[in-house]
Amino acid sequence: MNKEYSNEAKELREAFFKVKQDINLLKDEIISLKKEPIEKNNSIKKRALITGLTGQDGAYLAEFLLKKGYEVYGMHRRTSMEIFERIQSLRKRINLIDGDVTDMGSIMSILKEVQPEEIYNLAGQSFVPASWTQPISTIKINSLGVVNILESIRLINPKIKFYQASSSEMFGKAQEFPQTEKTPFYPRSPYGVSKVFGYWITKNYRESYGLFACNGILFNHESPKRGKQFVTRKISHSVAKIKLGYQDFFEIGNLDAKRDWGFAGDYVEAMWLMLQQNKPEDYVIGTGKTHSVRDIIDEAFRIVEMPITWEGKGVNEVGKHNGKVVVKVSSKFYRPAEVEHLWANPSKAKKELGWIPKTNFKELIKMMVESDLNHLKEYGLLESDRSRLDINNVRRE
Ligand code: NDP
Ligand code: GDR
Repeated sequence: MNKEYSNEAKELREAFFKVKQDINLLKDEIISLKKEPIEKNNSIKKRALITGLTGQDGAYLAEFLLKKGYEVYGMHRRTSMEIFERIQSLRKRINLIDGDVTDMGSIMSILKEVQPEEIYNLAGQSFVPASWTQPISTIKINSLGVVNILESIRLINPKIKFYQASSSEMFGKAQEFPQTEKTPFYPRSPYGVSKVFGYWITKNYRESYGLFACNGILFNHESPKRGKQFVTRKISHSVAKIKLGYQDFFEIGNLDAKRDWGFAGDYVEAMWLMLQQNKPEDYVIGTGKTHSVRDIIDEAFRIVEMPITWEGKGVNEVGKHNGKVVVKVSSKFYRPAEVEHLWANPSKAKKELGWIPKTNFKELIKMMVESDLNHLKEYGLLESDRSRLDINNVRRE
């Protein structure tokens, strides 16, 4: 299955698949326009601004709000190459607007120009290991970015409703199980600490200035659009590559870390519901069930009919299929301070928002593995499918 190409052939092949990908995206756009008519709403269209549009959640939320009949504005920062892969099929229906949450002037101009009724702040340095290697920029984006938006709202239009993407990482070394809105925070990474600031400043602006500002304390949520560094997608993508013969094994960190994993497509509805209530409040969003990293690997290999068995302990542990090593533990993926176990109690969201997750753990992993398999089968192994992102934590190797 492994094919070697000359550089020229490689470039041609990549270009060919890019065109093929664009055609497929165009088809998706036509299909989604046909099958998902915008909900009829006689009132004037609501305007929403999403920061972090190009990320996983930005893409799902934009799609959700478009279906609700919103006029959607998506803020994105300038990058040396365009990175609209996740929103390609929606792109013509979203108003893209340049900006950066660390630059308050850019936010103020956007608010004046767009005049949104709702802002969803999804912009973030969201990869926990990178917060040890880039703590200052993590705090600039995840902490100061939040106060930049809140200040802009306060100065320009205090009626704008605000959603802050808070995180279960704030619970860190969790002080009780499962975690609720009342569980004390104990963050274990610069990322977690930065999100605690974002949480409190949101609450503080609500209490100080009466802003309609809510924290969604979201537990891990995943999807085929998840970045390939995060553990679920790293596993689904690696298992698909192994199944198709592109790779022999992959390396992993802490197999026994447990999280409450849900589907991103379900969670964006909860964000929207929070801003439709009479009173602004904070809500824990999760499934109420936990699984380990090991469970994801077992399930992913089960889906491709390559069941594995585990041998050894600690960094010497390996996962084998038919006697061949397909998973190796590597300390390079261990974190300086680990969050061992997070488990949501989403009762408040269920009672007050009427929100319940629709996708269970097995369905989520199946969706992700099948998506990676289908993509690899259709396009072959592209440069972007190689495991360059597996180098996270290189500084601690
Ligand atoms: P992603 O990493 O997929 O997306 C993050 C988005 O933020 C990207 O669009 C990124 O842009 C953008 N961004 C980063 N820095 C800036 C900046 N300075 N100005 C403007 N935009 C910026 O994350 P997710 O979609 O998974 O998560 C969305 C938010 O929710 C994040 O804040 C994350 O911390 C938080 N969160 C996520 C959870 C999850 O399980 N997914 C759980 C709890 C909270 P670019 O594409 O240019 O990098
Ligand atoms: P997390 O997600 O840190 O919880 O943050 P991630 O998928 O990165 O890690 C989850 C758990 O898996 C363990 N793990 C590995 N993680 C990665 N990335 N790579 C590995 O090889 C690996 N091996 C084991 C980790 O140690 C960890 O315990 C996500 C992000 O979306 C945050 O932005 C968000 O706030 C939280 O979820 C809720």
